Amino acid sequence: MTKSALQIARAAYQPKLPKALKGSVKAVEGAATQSVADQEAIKQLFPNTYGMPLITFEEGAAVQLPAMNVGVILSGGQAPGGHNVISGLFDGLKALNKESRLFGFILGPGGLVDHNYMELTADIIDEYRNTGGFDIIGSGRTKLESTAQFDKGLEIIDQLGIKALVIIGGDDSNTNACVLAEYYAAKKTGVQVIGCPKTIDGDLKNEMIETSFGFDTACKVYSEVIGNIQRDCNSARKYWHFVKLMGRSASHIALECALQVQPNVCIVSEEVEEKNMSLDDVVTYIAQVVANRAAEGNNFGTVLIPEGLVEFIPAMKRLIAELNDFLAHNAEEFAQIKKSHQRDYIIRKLSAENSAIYASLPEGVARQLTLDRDPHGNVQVSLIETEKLLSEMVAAKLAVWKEEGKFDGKFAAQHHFFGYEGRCAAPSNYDADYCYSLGYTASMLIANGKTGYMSSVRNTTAPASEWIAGGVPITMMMNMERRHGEMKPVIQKALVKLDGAPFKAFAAQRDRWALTTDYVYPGPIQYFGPTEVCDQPTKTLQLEQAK
Ligand code: FBP
Repeated sequence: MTKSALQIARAAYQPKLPKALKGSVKAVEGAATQSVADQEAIKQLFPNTYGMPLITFEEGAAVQLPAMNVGVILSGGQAPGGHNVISGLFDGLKALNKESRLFGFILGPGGLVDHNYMELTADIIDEYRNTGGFDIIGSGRTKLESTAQFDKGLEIIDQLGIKALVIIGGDDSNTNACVLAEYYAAKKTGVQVIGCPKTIDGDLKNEMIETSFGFDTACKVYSEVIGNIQRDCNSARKYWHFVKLMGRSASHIALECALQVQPNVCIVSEEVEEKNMSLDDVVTYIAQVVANRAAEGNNFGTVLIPEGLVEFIPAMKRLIAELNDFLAHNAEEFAQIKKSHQRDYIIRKLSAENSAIYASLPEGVARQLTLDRDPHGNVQVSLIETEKLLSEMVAAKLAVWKEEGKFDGKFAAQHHFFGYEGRCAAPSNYDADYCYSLGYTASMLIANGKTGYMSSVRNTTAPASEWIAGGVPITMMMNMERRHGEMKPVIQKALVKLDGAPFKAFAAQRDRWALTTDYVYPGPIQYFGPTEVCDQPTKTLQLEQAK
């Protein structure tokens, strides 16, 4: 494999570990835990894995453990640092016993069910240290949720003599990891299941999980590119750039990028929902910023848009819900309708309120709302061109305002969607260290016989040596939510808190950023150099952790 100069230098980087993990480790048990809500219901569903104590690792006396075989799975969307979780896990297992072995299940949870695996040897691991991507074993979105799948998995687990499975995934994958842990515990199989918090979206976090890995690197990559666009924009002074950013539910990515680059506008979906804003309210807000800047002679600017926005606009949410339902029940009839007649057909079939909203949408977006469904029948928000939807609607509003004498300027838009380009970037030092520590911690949880735990590394705004490693019972993060018409135990998704420090810092400055051109140009991620350039955590984390 040919490697770039940076890749070669980066391969030699030794990720930093918390002090407690550097030598022999002992597990200290904290207080028993409760789920964040619905305690009785969760306790009943997880009789074997509910209420377990928090675990913290401290330096301890050396012990020699028997060799163990462990399986690892990458689940869901890619996030920078996944390879370091695996290398940390590998190194932790080998530190406990050189004869331990690690098996990777190929292309996500489906690999466990289909018995598709490979052994991850030292040579393979060394090829992937500190690299982005999940290509070491691949990832997939198969959900592990049926007992048939669990039993099928058990066959290969038994065959390979696997003691524990590590599932690296987001909130849904970790929920399923917990269900699997409970099932294997109830069946007395002795197989342990440990989760690791992954997702660039940043929405798997809570009191014990400070951040999900990949968020740091992905936001830095997007902020670099948005910064470059802002310089271009401030040089040519003729375009408004509409930038959609990944984050299918929460707006953490958009908010973090806004804090890093100081754009003219950043929409935060959670605020739109809280204020019960309509699509027209959002469009009016952006158009007003455009008009105010135009009045000062500035016909350029930047607008950041979280990809999940449309599902947070209450009226759009209702429209999408009716569309999901209608298309699920009338899929065949809809497929027979000629493409050119589909829009009118939908307009005729929907309720009056939803029909009016649907009719007001630009042609392209209306089509995306009806055609692109995921395997669960839901709209795939990353395919909806919200950036175009908003800019077209802003243009239409400005045209009306021009007639009325309320806008005196020019409006030309450029569109961007940043998502995939950040998911496999080489992990920042923060993610490289954090992920390696998460993997290493997972190996210690396994060695201590734990199951149903998520690997946790905290205090990460301090130098890595002071980070606190341990385990959190996954049931502690759960509540009951309605999913596909049924109440289910799930890990609570962390949305942007409007009373949280990151949003407040943004809200306090956004009016100034809207009018003035106060752009920040963060530049590319630096892997070597002074610590203030290379090791800064996200603004979100710094603001959240500020005492
Ligand atoms: P995860 O929650 O699985 O980490 O994935 C997040 C994400 O990157 C979203 O931001 C985006 O909407 C989605 O994945 C895209 O999914 P896909 O890779 O299947 O196109």
